[in-house]
Amino acid sequence: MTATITAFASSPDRGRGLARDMRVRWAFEEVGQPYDVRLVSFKAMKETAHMRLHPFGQIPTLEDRGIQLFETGAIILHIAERHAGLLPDDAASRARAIAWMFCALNTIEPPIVEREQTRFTEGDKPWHAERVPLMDDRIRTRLRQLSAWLGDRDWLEDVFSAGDLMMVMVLRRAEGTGLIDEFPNLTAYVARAEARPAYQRAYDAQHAVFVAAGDKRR
Ligand code: GTB
Repeated sequence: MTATITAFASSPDRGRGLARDMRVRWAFEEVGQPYDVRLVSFKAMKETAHMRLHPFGQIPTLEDRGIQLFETGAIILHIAERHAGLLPDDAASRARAIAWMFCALNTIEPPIVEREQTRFTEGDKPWHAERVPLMDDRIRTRLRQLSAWLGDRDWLEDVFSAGDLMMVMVLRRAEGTGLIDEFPNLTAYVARAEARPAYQRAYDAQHAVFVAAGDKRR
């Protein structure tokens, strides 16, 4: 039976693959598994039916043969553990790939999301302009360390994995800041991932939702 995910009916990212359903779409494409998408409105996301699937009324969710999941980390791990293509076979490499997933979500993503969120929550406050460079420095420190680790290799470990998938999606979240561009090997890393056929199929699929909605904000 085909798994079903949820995604924004009208995504604020304007079909640029920044909403988190992109991670899940990409994972399914990498492992060559079909998936169905149920689009949800902002209103429906906060109603009982969806809140039963997602305690915080968000997307994405996954329903797969009786398993209901929220949180992209858990969803990607679920997909990667059940289908070949996103986790190496040997235990040590597999553990490293999973560590990179956690790293993307716990070490790299928080300062990036915080910087983005404060624009909405305190962008009009007098202290905001002073805080931005401080937040940029926090992000920059992590990017510098990540860049040093990556060096001139293609992926975080020997082969592309769920760790790279998650890391690239997190780095893309910072693309509006210009900070990634300070590290040419990270820019190349993201571009290398975006060139993967599976990424492109996922991107096109989520972008098609935006186009089909005839979104006026384009
Ligand atoms: N930790 C959870 C996970 O990883 O699954 C976070 C899920 C989450 O933040 N979902 C967001 C959501 O449902 C959509 S992806 N928000 C609606 C709400 O909370 O009511 C975050 C997102 C939204 C928009 C953009 N954008 O416009 O660029 C990028 C990312």
